[in-house]
Amino acid sequence: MHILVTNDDGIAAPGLQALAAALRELGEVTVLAPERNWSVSGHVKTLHRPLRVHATALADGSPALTTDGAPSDCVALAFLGVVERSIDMVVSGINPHHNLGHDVTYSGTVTAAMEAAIWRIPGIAVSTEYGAEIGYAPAAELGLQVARQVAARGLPTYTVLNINVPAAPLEQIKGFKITRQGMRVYQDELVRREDPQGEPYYWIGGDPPSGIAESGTDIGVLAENWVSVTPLQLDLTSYSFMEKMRDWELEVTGDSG
Ligand SMILES: [Mn+2]
Repeated sequence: MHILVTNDDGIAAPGLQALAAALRELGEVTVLAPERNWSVSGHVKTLHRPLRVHATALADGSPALTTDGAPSDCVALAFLGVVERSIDMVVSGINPHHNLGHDVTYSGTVTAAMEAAIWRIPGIAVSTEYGAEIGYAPAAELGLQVARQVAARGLPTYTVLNINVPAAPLEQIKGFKITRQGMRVYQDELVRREDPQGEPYYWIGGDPPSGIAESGTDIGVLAENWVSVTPLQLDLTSYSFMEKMRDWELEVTGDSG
């Protein structure tokens, strides 16, 4: 088993090192992660500039590769040949904030796993809500357990697992729940300021997102100290609405001359 480990917080992030160390129990690990923080960057493919890759080391001394590309670029670069050995699984994280509900479309952590799915290789995203007291050990251990299952059973094509681990010590975590995506409630507010020339500029500010703790959802089970494992698929088609849309009056008509 050869596992590619990446993240969206950058090569120096302690969550990356914790995840790589845990996954060495399961197989050989190659780390290829971005040089800087790409959190909330979505699914990126960098085509308009060259990408550099440098050999480096994590804080624990283990070898790693780093690039000026995005998290999803890391995965693509690895599959395109920057990593010569074939890769059996991609695991992304550990993100220091949960990726829940609609977050998955913004998340660099999750979209790195989605890039693996595009390459038809199992992809897993691991997130927690970091606090200094608990650290990354529970998320690393529980992420490893899911990765073991994926190694043994595989995943359907074009499917990724989005794992969110409660911010709690292992002994307080009740177990795993397979979930669906919940509803995030974003609390973004526009912050308008002026630059020294008097020209306005804007920040997207406001409080961190909350969410609706509905049962069976990622947000709902985390609120009760379960680990949430959501299987996501790249096919975003709304099959139910597709059926209803068949009634729409759409016709190629008119005199286009
Ligand atoms: Mn992040």
